[in-house]
Amino acid sequence: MRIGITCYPTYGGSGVVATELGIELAHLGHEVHFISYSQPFRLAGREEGISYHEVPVSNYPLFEFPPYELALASRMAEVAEYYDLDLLHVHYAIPHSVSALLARQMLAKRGRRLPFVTTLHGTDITLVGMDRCYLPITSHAIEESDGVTSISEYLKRETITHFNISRPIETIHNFVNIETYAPIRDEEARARARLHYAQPDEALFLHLSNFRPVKRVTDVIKVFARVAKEIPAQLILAGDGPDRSAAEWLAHDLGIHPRVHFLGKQDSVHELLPLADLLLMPSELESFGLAALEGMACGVPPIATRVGGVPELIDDGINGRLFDVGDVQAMAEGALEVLGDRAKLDAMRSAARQTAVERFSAAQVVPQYVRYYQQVLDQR
Ligand code: GMT
Repeated sequence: MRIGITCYPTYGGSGVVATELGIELAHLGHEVHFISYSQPFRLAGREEGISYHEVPVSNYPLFEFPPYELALASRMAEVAEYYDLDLLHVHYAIPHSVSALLARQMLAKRGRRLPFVTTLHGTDITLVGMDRCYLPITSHAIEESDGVTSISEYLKRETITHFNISRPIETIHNFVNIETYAPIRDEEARARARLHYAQPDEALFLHLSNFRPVKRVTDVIKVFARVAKEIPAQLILAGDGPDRSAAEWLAHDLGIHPRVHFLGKQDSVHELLPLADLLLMPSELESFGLAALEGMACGVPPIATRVGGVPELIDDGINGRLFDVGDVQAMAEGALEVLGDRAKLDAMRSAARQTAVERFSAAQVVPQYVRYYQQVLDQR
């Protein structure tokens, strides 16, 4: 198949899923064309079977807001025509599904079929999409999509309830490349790499996100501060975003800043994740929680919140721990309990890896997308 993929190319789970999907599809022999305003950050740019098409947005002085959606629609139609695309797959409904709808209409006028699949990721429904100014158009574009997938059952239910959607939505969970995201089997190599951040007797925590308010990064600091009072420990924060300075301030205010490592945006998180003992994901809401899955694939159990689609991934006490949003004391106690029992920690580490391998590997999930594309192409 020849597939056009559009996503947000910057740091964020939906762009990661879209990019990893494109890479896996290309490995399976499909031709993949990314269409976006910049190259997705996890693409090196030289992958076999993958091309990238930039969307130029001109900024005429009259435009207070450059109309990216229109430039994207034009580029989608152009790329579809020049490269004979079979379908478009857009990640994150706003505004990508609306642009795809316009591109489909443009080509239909010229007698060319260009179906599109929309994948819902979370805040496109739970936050942005429920804003009255976006809701009617988002709901229309979802209804008009040739196929709609959701990354969790939770998000599917939310979409049906709040958007009054009558068309079927297929749940296809997020996935992880279990070869790239894996524990470091060579204990000596792991211990050496870990020394950059922690001494052998120190516990190492990791948080990975785009530091948006929904991630509650200051709760990460609060949990860690409680843990660090009890045991020697270090914390890595990978990523950047609006709440970084609040988190930095809090780390200083609590006097734990020497043990907190703000690394900023990281390209190779698969090298960092397996160094950690526990991952912290105290989010207000996660429709899935891709960062937790990436950690689990590396054998790192998450200390997370019981929200959204997270319980579809984490079984409390088996492959991670779940707590109420904001209950930083319970999260700290939970982390200390796991770290204090070596056998329990080891069992959780293997269960976390096993969950990723058995239920959320690329080999299991990507064929579900391919079958779904075929189903969309077959419906006339
Ligand atoms: O978290 C966001 O701000 C949006 C979005 C993104 O692009 O990172 O995240 C959503 O999609 C991810 C990938 O499917 C999911 O793992 C996240 O749980 C989901 N975020 C929320 O629901 C808050």
